[in-house]
Amino acid sequence: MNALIVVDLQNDFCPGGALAVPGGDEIVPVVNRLMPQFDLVVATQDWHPPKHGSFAANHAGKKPGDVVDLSGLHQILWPVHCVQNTPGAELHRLLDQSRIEKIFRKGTDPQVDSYSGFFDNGRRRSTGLEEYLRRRGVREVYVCGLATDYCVKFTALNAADLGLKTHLLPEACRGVNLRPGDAERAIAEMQARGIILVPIC
Ligand code: VGL
Ligand code: ZN
Repeated sequence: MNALIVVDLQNDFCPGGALAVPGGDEIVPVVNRLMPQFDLVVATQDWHPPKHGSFAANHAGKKPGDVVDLSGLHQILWPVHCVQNTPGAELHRLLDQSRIEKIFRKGTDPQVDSYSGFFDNGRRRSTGLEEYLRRRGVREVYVCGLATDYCVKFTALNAADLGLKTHLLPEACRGVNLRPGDAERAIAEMQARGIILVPIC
């Protein structure tokens, strides 16, 4: 049993959104074409409360890109994004949601960020994705979505750590590239950790 994991394909990560990933919306038709090829499709959704500690606006004198300590973890500060129940947090309207069996929300605890779809950054709480995949008999996952250098990377690395046979679909991902080359480095890191790159024909 395999599963496609669609990471954070949300308005705020697409052009015009609060934390726009260049070309983020370009992957929507690609993902729509991919979905029917898998036994199961799940999605993750960045879902922050307004007071989230990853927002620069919640730290006096800080701006996006600055780094703070958040509950003992190194935290990059971001613009306010993917606030619960706002249009920015919705999945892209052209994404074919009829194919998505379950959505896993993350980043709900104001004191810790969650790049991975499996656990928060401190690995304290699970989103339920691992348990769900195991219950469905999934042993192989294919990861796509936004952003290559953050949530896609951490979701794929956790999947591999959990013993799932993990693939990355690079053409169905886009990176933030806070520093030029971040997405390319993230892909190299995933590959070095045993994640299989699968080109889309
Ligand atoms: C993400 C930064 C902050 C992502 C989420 O989905 O890659 N990046 N929150
Ligand atoms: Zn976030």
